[in-house]
Parts: sequence; C-alpha cells; structure tokens
Amino acid sequence: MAVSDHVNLKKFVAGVKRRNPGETEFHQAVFEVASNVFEYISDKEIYHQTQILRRIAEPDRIIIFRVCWEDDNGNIRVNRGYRVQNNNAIGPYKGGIRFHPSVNLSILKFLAFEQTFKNSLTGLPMGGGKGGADFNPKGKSDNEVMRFCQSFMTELHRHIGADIDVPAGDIGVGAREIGFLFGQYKRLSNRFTGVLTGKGMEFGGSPIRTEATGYGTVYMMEDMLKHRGENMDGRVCLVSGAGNVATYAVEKLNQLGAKVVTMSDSSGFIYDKDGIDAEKLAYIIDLKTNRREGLSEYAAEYKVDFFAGERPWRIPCNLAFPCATQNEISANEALLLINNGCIGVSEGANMPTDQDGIEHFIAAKLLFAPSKAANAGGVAISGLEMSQNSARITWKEAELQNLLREIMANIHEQCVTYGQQPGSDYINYVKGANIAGFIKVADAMVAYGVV
Ligand code: NDP
Ligand code: 2IT
Repeated sequence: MAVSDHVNLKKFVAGVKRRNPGETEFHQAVFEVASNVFEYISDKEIYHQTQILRRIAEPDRIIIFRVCWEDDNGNIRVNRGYRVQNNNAIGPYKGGIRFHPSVNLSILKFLAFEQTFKNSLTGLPMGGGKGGADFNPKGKSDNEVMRFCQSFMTELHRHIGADIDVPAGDIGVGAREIGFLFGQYKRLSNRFTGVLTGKGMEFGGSPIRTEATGYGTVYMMEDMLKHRGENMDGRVCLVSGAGNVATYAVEKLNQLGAKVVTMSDSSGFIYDKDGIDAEKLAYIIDLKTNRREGLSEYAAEYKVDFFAGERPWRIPCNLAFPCATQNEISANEALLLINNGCIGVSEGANMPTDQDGIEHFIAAKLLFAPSKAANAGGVAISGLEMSQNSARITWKEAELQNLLREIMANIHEQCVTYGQQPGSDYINYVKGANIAGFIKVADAMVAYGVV
C-alpha cells in the first residue's frame, strides 16, 4: 500500500472511531474492509469524490425500541430491540435477527456492515441489514419466547416488508422464533408475504435454507483446496459452535469424508477423537434444538472429554471451522492453529477471527476464507426463498442444492480474481472478498448520485 493510502486509511479509521465511540466490533469490521478497499480505490477518483466508503460506513437508519413482555410468573420484563438498516443500494435490506444478552449497537452495526458486502458477493439483489435484542432465550419457556417475539414484532413490523427489509435467523433465532415472528407479522399486517426468510416449509420456507450456511462454509473450503489441487478426504477438522451453522457444517464435512473431532457451545467444547459421525450429530441436534441443554451431556453419553469454559483451537487439526460467534479466535489461538499444522480456516460465524489473528493466517499463507465469503450460502438461499415467495412457487430441493453449490463456487472465483497476490500464487481471500463485495454496492451508489 502506498504511503498516501496509509495516511488516508488512518484518517478514515480515526473518523469512524470518533463518530462511533466505544463501538469496538464496528470499528474492527470497518477497518478490515477499509484496509483492502483503500488500496483498490487509490487510483479511482470517482469513489473518493463521492465519499463512497464513508457513506457505506454510516447506516441508512437505525431503529431502537423497547420490547416489553410478561414472563410466566407474571413479572413485566423489558428488553431493547434494534434494526440496523445499513444499505439498500442493490436491494431491500436483508439480514438476520440475533437474540443474545450480549447484543448491542456495536455488534449489530458490525453485522449489518458485513452483511452489505456478503449479500453483494452472492450476486443476488439484497442490501444489508441486521437486527436483534438483548433478550436471552436460554431457560425461557416456549410461551415466554412466543410473547417476547410477538412484542418484538409489534414494533418491528412497521419498518420491514418484502420489498423493504427482510429479516431472518441468527444466534438465538431459529425455526421456533421465525414461526412466532412471522405469525405476529401476518396478524398485524393481514398480509402473507415473504417478509422473513427461514420460514417453515408449510408457510413459504425454502428447501435447504436450514442447511445452507453450514454447507456453504464447507464448499468454500472444498473450493480453496481444489484450487491447490487438494481435497477434503480424511482431513481432521475442528468445528466450534453447536447451533444451526455448526451442525450442518459437520454434516457436510462427514459427507465429504472429513473427520470432525470437536464442537463447542457457550459452556465449553467436546473432543471426540473417533469423530462426530451422523448418529452422534443427530444426538447433538436433538440436544440443542429440543432438549436445549449443554454439550457436557454429549461427553457423558459418548464417554469423551469435555473442556468446560474452553475453546477448541489448541487441538491439532488440518482444517478449522469457527461457527459460534465473533472474536472466538484470538491472535494466540491463530498461532496455535498454525503451529499445530492447520492449513485452512473457513469462517461459518461472522468475524470469528480477530484482526491480528487474520494477519497471522495471511502471513502464514493459510487457506483462509473470511466470513463474508464463507458463510454467504445462508443468505443466498434466503434470497432464493424471497424469489420463490414472490413467484408463489417452491423449487425442488435438487435445484436449490445445485444453485447453492454454484453460488459458493462463484464467490470463490470472485475472491480469486480480486485476491490474487501480485508475483505469488497465494490468494488473499480477505482482500478478494472485500473488493469484490465493495464494487457492486459502490457502483450502484455512484449511479444514484448524492443521496
Ligand atoms: P445458533 O444460535 O444456532 O448457535 C450458536 C452456537 O454458538 C451455539 O452453540 C452457542 O452456544 C454458541 N455461542 C453463541 N454465542 C457464544 C459465545 N459468546 N461464546 C461461546 N459460544 C457461543 O446460531 P447460528 O448457528 O445461526 O449462528 C452462529 C454464527 O454464524 C453467528 O456468528 C452468526 O452470525 C453466523 N451466521 C449464521 C447464519 C445462519 O444462517 N444462521 C448465516 C451466516 C452467519 P449455546 O448452545 O450454549 O447457546
Ligand atoms: O449472517 C447472516 O448472513 C445471517 N444470519 C443470515 C441472514 C439471512 O437473511 O438469511
């Protein structure tokens, strides 16, 4: 990067920090994109003139609201709900809803910012948004979750719509919550439209939406290996998380002949040296979606080690798939992975590796697929759920399986095109994804003039 680009980047980042004090996750996400984009746009005056990056890093609007609900003991509870509508240059705002006690403005702004580039990479017409609440679904009854979802949607419904903003699931929001949210939207608006994705198959859902994120994350690794003339067969893999993304990443890894030895949740991780096969995975899905309990139960059932309060990255492996949450791989853990022989990381979660960790992976020339490329399969099938809803038809599962595979291969290609390092055969997928994702959004914004 030229010295003048460095200076501009520093000034830009300082401005973002000044305008968004204390929002560390948002700063982190903006820095990661800006550090690649500044170099790319250095000789492209139009993007400077029109202040495109500055505009993308300022959400179109943010809605913050009180969510009041009654628990099973008759107590009145109050939470805070949000929707960050980051950018709709290339389509309606699109992105998940997260229910987790850690949810705050910084986390949702980083997620909405990332989503803008991710959605662009899918090639489908979707802008970027994200929402959620600091509500903790753990330990709540189904009725409490229903009442919370109904109250949350009672405000949110004014701000969303099939052509305006289409939310979906994320941490703490799965099939059960989407059902409650959609039911309340329908009741309030008297409209049956594709206003949410991840819906049940009985009410407008799409085949393979549940599997798409996890499968896509593994396809991205498969394509990176293929590009180097290698494959997945027999690879020892670490997976973190035990939710939607993690479980379907494990399913696809098993189908492709890899061996998954860890999964994790907020209580710790399990290390199963024999591999988490299809039968054991079915146990985990039941444990997490029906019984809603911790992974120590798995350790007791299958007599394997459970490490309370720890993350899996110190276990030797060939490949790693962080699929739980942001900043779950620190710089030291990145070094541990590299030194223990890991050759590839594909991020199922959003921003799971911190900035120094990313730099270690790139310096060590790992196959490293950043989240906005690696986990785009989920929102891609959400985009196709929107298409099916508009046309009032449901496509066949086989068609969607093929489309998901093609979309992930296309994202891989875009990363290669923009991430090829000059004078080397190394592909910097972070740079590739940031630049490819940026171009389409930026060019649409330029076309609209100053808005
Ligand atoms: P789920 O709620 O289904 O699962 C999340 C998993 O991660 C759970 O096992 C949870 O543990 C664990 N986890 C959550 N927070 C923490 C934490 N702070 N520390 C340790 N473990 C934690 O969510 P998803 O699988 O949907 O989402 C996982 C990641 O993937 C998120 O980063 C999300 O943004 C991203 N993502 C999701 C997509 C989707 O389609 N769902 C699409 C693209 C990205 P526990 O079981 O104990 O709660
Ligand atoms: O981070 C993500 O891409 C998601 N949580 C899925 C978004 C969506 O609209 O399907």
